[in-house]
Amino acid sequence: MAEPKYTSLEGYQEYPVEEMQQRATDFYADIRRRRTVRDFSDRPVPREVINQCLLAAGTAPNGANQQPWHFVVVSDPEIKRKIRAAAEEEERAFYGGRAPDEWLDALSHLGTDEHKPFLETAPYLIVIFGQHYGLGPAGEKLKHYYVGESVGIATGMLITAIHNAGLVSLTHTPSPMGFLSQVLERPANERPFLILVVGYPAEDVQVPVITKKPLDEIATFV
Ligand code: IYR
Repeated sequence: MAEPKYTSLEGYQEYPVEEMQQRATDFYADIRRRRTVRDFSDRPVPREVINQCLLAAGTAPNGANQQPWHFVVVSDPEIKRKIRAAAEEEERAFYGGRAPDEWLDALSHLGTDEHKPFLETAPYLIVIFGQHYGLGPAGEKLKHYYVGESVGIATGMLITAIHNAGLVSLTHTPSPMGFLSQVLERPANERPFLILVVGYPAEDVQVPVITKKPLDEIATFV
């Protein structure tokens, strides 16, 4: 058992109510511009921008502060090629019969298919792994708590940081995606969570026409 240690809440900043309202409104106006894109430019993106976005993601709240995530940033063309080949193989099976019609119907308005050229075009694939257990000093397994929630929150913060930097992303979940552990030679305690494709949008990019649910549909105040 560890004794808790405390420090003062140095970083907290309160705003006057009007400014709070303005900040909340401004943040929504900015984040609502975020769109998932599926066509990327091959323009390079500075590594340092990715580093800062990953540091932001790494501040996410998580179970017992175990920080059960690992981000593999892929820019090597040969590794991207392997990931694309393996993902497209899975996706061909998915679209070619493995996915139930109900699933394909739910997706149909997005126009996705088994072709995943963005896995080679985009400058970065950030492959996000969840660490389902840690390893103690003697190599013993240490249970991790709320891994899915923790990694999901960190991923959301990463997506937000990338948008804030003026880049776009795509959450890509080839199904199944166990091949990522092999291609990236990850240890047995890690399982792939998703691939975040990151870069600039292709010049002529088109995105599906979609709407977001209004507040009264997504929230209940009691
Ligand atoms: N993994 C597939 C299918 C897919 C599934 C969902 I749910 C999406 O929102 C989008 C696609 C693919 O990437 O094409």
